[in-house]
Amino acid sequence: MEIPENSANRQVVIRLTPVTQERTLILIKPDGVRRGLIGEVIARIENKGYQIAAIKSLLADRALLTQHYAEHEGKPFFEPLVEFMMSGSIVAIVAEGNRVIEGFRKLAGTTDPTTAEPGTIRGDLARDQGTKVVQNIVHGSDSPESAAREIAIFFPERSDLKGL
Ligand code: D4T
Repeated sequence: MEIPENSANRQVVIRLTPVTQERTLILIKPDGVRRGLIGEVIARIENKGYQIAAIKSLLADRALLTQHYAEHEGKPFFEPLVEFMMSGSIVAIVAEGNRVIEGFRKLAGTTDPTTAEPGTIRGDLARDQGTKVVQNIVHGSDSPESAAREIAIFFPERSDLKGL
């Protein structure tokens, strides 16, 4: 069937075309891995409709974490943060989708798990442990610039993931 071209049809085509894709770097931190929450976190990412473009389990070393958390160097929680992040395996994930950076941060909830909204990863699954560093299950990039920088740190071998 031939669809006559008019402005209404053109609008449908425009609406169905994805506008932009975006990528984010998600980390499941050692507390999430220790508690057996890898599947739960991945399910929340996939149930929301984002694609997993890359995933790996690793033991992060100080050099990698100092690069990743460069903006926090010198802050009182920096050393406990690095120690905590080296205390066990982490899972690094690159997720893709339109507005995935903002969307995953909403899924994660606020940094402080005590006040993170129920329904979020941190609100449902984490609480204050009385430790020097907040243990809040996941990390998610906070901007396209951070995402590009962090993906390059955790997936240097994946040149195909550069450029969004
Ligand atoms: P990440 O980076 O892990 O996704 O967490 P946020 O984006 O929510 O928070 P952040 O970068 O400001 O902090 C990084 C990491 O440090 C811990 N933290 C943070 C802490 O222990 N005490 C603090 O006062 C802050 C600000 C929690 C997350």
